[in-house]
Amino acid sequence: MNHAVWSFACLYLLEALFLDGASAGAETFSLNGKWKLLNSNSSVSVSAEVPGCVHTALQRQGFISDPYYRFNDLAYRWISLDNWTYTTSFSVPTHARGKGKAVLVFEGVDTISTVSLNGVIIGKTDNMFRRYDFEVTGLLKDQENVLQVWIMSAVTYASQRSRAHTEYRVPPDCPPPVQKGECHVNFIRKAQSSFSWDWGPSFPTLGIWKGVRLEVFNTLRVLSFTTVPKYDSGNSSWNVEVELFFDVVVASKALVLMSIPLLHSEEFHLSLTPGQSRKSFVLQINQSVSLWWPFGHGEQPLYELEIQINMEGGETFNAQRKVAFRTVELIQEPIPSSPGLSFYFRINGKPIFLKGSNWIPVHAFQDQVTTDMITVLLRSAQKANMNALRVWGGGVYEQDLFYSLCDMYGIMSICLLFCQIWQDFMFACALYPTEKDFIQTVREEVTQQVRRLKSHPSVVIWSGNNENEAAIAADWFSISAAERPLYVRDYVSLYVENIRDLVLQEDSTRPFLVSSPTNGVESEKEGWVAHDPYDPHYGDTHFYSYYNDCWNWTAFPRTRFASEYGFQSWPSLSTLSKVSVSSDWDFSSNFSSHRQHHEDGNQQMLKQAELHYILPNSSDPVQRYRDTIYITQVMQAQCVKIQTEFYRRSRSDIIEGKGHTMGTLYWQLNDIWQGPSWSSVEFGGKWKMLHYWAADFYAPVLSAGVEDEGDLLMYAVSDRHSERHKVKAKVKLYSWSSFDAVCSLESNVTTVKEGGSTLVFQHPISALLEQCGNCTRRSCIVTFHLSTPEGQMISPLNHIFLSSPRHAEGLQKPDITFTVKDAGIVQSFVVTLHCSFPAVYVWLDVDDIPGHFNVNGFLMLSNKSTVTFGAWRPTTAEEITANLHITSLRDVY
Ligand code: BMA
Repeated sequence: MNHAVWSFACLYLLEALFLDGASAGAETFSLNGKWKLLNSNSSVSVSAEVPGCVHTALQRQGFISDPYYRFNDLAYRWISLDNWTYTTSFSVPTHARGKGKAVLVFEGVDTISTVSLNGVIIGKTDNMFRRYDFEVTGLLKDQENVLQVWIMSAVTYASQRSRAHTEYRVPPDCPPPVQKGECHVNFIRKAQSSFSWDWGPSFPTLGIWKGVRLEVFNTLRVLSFTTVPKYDSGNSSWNVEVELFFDVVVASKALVLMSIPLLHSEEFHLSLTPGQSRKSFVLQINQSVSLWWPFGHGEQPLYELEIQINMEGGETFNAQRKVAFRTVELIQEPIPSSPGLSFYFRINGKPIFLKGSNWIPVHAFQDQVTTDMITVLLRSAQKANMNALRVWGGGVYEQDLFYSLCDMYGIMSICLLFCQIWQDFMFACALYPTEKDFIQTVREEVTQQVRRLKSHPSVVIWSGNNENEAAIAADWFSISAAERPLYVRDYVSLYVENIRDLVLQEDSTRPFLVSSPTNGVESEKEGWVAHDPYDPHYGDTHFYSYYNDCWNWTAFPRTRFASEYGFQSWPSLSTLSKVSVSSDWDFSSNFSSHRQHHEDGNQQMLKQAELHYILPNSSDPVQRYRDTIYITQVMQAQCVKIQTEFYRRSRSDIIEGKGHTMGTLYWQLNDIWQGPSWSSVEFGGKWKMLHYWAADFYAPVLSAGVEDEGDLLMYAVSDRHSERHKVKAKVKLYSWSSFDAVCSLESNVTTVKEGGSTLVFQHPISALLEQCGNCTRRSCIVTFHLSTPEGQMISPLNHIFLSSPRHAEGLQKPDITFTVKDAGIVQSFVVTLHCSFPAVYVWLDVDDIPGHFNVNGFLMLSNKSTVTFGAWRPTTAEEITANLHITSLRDVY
């Protein structure tokens, strides 16, 4: 999908922010481009792009078709079970061969490889998250240097390593059969989801997934540099810690000039001895600086830090980096009248409620991830009023672009991306070995990743793993009591004594959490594996419950921080049709069960939907399939809305000792392929109903309604720090059979807490219905919003059902008709809808035309509504008209 139209302006600005991968001081020869690729018995020989992977190469060369198509994940399993050799040849000019040192730099190899140059083995790789530098001084020829990378099947390697681990097992052995995946992924440092996950296929990729280059130099090369602003509370001033990493051949001296224009400039003397060396400098800023704030809380000023290194011998190196000033603390302290400890982020001294979701790998073939795909997802997150994303530990550390976009200063409205990143280390849902070489490669991975990412202000926390504390505590893998200490010891060794220690050495400016979910400092007290890491009185929680009625908000844990929760849905037919044929378009087809990687997932969706909706029953099978997709999206949006609103209104409450919820990251933002999952954005960028709804339930000022013991309550939830709002709630009741409100009520004016949740309306439902005359729970719906005392609307319009829509009385087929007009603004279209009766969950779907509506999945309580569609590529009103499908709840049965 081409989103170039609107991402172009943003990218143009970003270009200037990036240093290319090459090390300053070295002459560089890129070895990216076309290589030769051969399987183990030479029966497959194709050309392959580097960076890239075997699957992509085979597909591009027409050797295989789309691996995502239908059942191809199974058909192409052989690719990952074979071993593959990448070969290239290159020449090096004589002057370059004469230089003091030559290094081959591999930014990323996936995963187990042996690398040789001109027949000499120069190194091995065992970790896709590391960069490898192999020295090749003296090995280069003038003509025809042959570079070969032999890559072993990750599946074979993982199984060999697991077999070699004879003393005790390191579970899980294999994923559940429903995932159709490979075994022992915990034995290899590779994206853990690449062996399959409950939302994704098994494609244990092999390849050279990042760039390769030759670097030659005489004196030294600058490997990398980091910049970390630190607040000195004693002096109430900022320091910027700058670190430079060198690879030195000849002892040398230099003068280093560092400057942040308008803030500070300083010179430092540098003396370097041969070998790898790390030099630290501190820039003391004696002026006031503008602080960086997360989205919705202020500006994101980025300062430019410039470095010039003037070598004694006359050479000079320059580099720039964006610097932002902000502090982040994770506050875990006692709360009055609540056992346990708080758990919230304080940015620049202010408590910030984190609103967002979880980020998984954008593609099974990472080489196919484009700038556009990342931009579309981040932009979509921000459009949904998210200010935080968790880069989940079963995938990959994202590419630089991702973090730069998250930091970024909103120079143009099109580039306003500035979220907070919760960065997991890449370990998930498993126990891990702790052999020396495993620990060693993890240590290198962690050091490299922290150095790569710590200069980004958007990263606000490091977290050791996903659910591995819980896996031991809740005994997911049936470990005997006698053996448990062994596993706890391994856990502490890996995440505490190695990862945590390294992170704290490398970066003292951010909190480190050992796991998610965890009880934080309470887990630490209990020896790092708490008795119950899901305890809502401490830390963060993950909570899933598929069969219980999600409308029953009292069943949700009133947690301090909800870092995972969610419900599955199916993506749209236009997304699925790219990988399926019409005979697959049935909920009970082989395709539907093949694509579902979560045990009973399809059943769970329908059962949950059936609690409140009549399931689709069209006699046309394709229509029924479309409608079933629709109903799963309705269910998902409604469930996540109810749960999120519960968490947001729990921000100020302490009830039965629980509450002060300060974060909601629903599971999950994006998809890795076209299949059912918890995502709110489909593979390809199309928004599900949930994503449209997130913009409302994550609005900075929210009116959240709830029924509690027969009363209708309305809360005003405000994320704002500064203003105290005076608000009133405006409430209306509508009957399903008429466009005129049955009655309207208004609350008294209430002062709403800044950064808090305030009850603004409370009324017994029976009295309300009586007062309104013509309403019953089944025949009416309640709408509400917040307004200023003068009547200006300040929260999105919200609504609450008084009974399940499946029992709605008077709800009729609305007969929605529409017209589409060009809005006269670039790629913007106005859709005017007419209906004969009120309609609920009104859903507009334009198939493959990329873009999104300003609202969708809405309640239509007037006979005419207008909606706008912003397209991401040139289109016309005619094309939209021809592709637009409109569905409302009453249309599906
Ligand atoms: C949590 C996540 C993922 C998973 C999701 C849905 O366990 O950390 O592992 O995909 O739930 O099951």
